[in-house]
Amino acid sequence: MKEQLEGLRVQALEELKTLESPKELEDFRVRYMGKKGSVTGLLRGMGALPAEERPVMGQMVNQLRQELEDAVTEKSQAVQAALQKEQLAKEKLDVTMPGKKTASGGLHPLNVVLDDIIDIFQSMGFDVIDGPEVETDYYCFQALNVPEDHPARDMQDTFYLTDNLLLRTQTSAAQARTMETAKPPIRVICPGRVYRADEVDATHSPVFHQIEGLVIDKGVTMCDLKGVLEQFAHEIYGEDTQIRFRPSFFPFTEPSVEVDVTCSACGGKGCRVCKGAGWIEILGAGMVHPRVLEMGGIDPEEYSGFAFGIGLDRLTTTRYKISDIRLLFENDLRFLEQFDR
Ligand code: 2NM
Repeated sequence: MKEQLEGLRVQALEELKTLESPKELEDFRVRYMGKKGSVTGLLRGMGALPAEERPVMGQMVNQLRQELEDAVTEKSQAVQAALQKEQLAKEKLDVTMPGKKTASGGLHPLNVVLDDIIDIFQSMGFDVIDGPEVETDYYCFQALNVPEDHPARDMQDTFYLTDNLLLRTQTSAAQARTMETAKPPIRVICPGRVYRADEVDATHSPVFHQIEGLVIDKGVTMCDLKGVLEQFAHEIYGEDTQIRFRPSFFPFTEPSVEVDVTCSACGGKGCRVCKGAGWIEILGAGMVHPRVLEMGGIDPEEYSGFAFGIGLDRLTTTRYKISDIRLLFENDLRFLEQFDR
């Protein structure tokens, strides 16, 4: 029986060396040390031995069982360690590899330019306001001193929704509302979409964008208007840019002016961009008409103000050399992605 025991021991330890998985190890344990296992079988077989040999054999079998248990435990730890090593190798991450690029959106060119303009006026103390795009005839025309027979009021030029409601043709409609609710000093700009029943071409769109400004306080003069617009021109086009006023007419301002800047392409010498003139028109402006102040509930004897209107679309197309205004409204990604920043 001793040889049998020794044979079993050698066989078991040899077999154990070949095992590689926790499952195989468990099977091994059952086969040798389980209820019907070979080692357990040896203990059962001891009944056939003479009584005096049983304690010695029993001790030897228990020794073998302990030895095998220890060997299985040891092997099991080795197998676990090998498995973990394999797993870690699989999960290895090279943190020096370049990252995956996530696609990020960018600002529309109109918003890039608008943000610049807002920064400039905010730094001069202006607040940004907005108002409804669907306006009443009153705020869009009457409150701004636009007469009944003005061409802007024609069905041909303005999108009417009802007799009284229309799509605003200028953002100054929002400023007419501001005059009613705010007390001077007022310093606001109002950027937004405006609508006119224009034929579409490379320079005209029935929807476009304005930034209109309004300043009202005691003692505001045309010098203040010039100073603010000159500062604006310098920040947009550079310190060397000059501005000039040409007389003009708007129903809501008196006097009214159109404002030119020296052409930034040729510095004022005259080129193709400015059609030889050396000057480019950038906005309209003027001193707020006393009747407009009055209708806004502001006493024109006590207060005066200036106002201006900037066309955002043309400022954007000239800055980025965009040849057709329609590109600003079509949302073609091939166009928009060029401004991704
Ligand atoms: C322009 C030109 C001149 C203007 C007038 C007003 C208001 F509300 F005070 F009457 N806001 N904006 C104005 C004046 C707009 O756009 C070319």
